[in-house]
Amino acid sequence: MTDFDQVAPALDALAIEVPSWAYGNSGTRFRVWGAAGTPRTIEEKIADAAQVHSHTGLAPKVALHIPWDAVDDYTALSSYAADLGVALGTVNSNTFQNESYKFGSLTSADERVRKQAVQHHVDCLEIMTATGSRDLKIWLADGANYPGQNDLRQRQDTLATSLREIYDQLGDDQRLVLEYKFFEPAFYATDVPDWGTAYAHVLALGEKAFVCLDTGHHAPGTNIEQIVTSLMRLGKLGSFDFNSRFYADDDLIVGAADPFQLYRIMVEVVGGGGLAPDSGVALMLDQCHNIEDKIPGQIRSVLNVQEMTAKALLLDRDALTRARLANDVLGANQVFMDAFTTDVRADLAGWRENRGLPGDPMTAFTASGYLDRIAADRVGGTQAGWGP
Ligand code: PSV
Ligand code: MN
Repeated sequence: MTDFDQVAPALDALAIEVPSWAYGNSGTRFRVWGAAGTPRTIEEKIADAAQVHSHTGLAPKVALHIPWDAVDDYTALSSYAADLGVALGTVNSNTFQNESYKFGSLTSADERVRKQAVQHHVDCLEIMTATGSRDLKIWLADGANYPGQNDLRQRQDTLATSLREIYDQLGDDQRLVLEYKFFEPAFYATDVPDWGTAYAHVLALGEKAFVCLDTGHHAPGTNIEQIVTSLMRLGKLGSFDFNSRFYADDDLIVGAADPFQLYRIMVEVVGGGGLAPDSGVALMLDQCHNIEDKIPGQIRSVLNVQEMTAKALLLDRDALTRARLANDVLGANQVFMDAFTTDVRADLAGWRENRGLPGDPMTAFTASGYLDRIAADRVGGTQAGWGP
């Protein structure tokens, strides 16, 4: 048995949730680019997401964003997804595109606005009950641009009150996952800027509240894997939003900017038991494909996560422990790097073929002609986009 054969069963547990918004058009504040075949409806987004799963076996769930993906009948939407071989996953709320939230939502000092934002989350919980989704993910754009603009203490107090009102409405099997981000759109003070703030809030809420770690939401140079391991140690890492970045919250393909960082993160996830089915750590993508084709962009993304996970599983942890205990600095580093530099691509192709999947999903998807078909079929209507 090769080393890879030994880790292959653990790889079977890998499941990566894809975001509905990755299939819509996106861009920057300068331009949102259109593309032939872009979905007009959530049903078309789900159909595209199902392609990612059928080519890789890695992406069984699709996250929704409300109200972007709002429909009249969520039970019917779940059945539609199931017929295509996927399930509906995390529900993402949106309190950043309504005029009333210009100066804040869950942190607003204006009670009418705050109540509106709380009610939006309660509505999301109802949707989750219909879709069978476990997680309500909250990312807030709330914050200030100028010193003195907001009462920083009031914002934390108000946020705690709002989160409590939402938390108290969670069903038995539902969870609240709070995401942090250090800046943007607020440029001076973001109300949930870091994992410490998110952790303090979810700790106060209770056992159904967790932190979401978006890999693009840290200052340059931050040791993200150390945050991962701290949150796992505290039992409060609820989910990842995977993507990669060179400068800010770039939302590029995970593993594209810094594959070594993704490997280091997966080493901590594997070591902390995060791949176990009952770990409670959801691996999600939060990406936008501004200029590349979206479905292949998503396929590339889940393959990158799988590749770095395989390397993390191959890490010889016994040898690493021995080197560490001997204070063998370079020896430990070599063991760590040996797994990272192991080429697992042929083994992963074999893993896929053994499971009835294409050995090379990128080539198989291109050959399927799906992109040409949707370009021909999806004419008229309004293409979905990351926006209102
Ligand atoms: C905005 O920064 C953002 O990318 C957050 O990371 C959310 O998770 C995502 O949008 C969807 O609301
Ligand atoms: Mn995110």
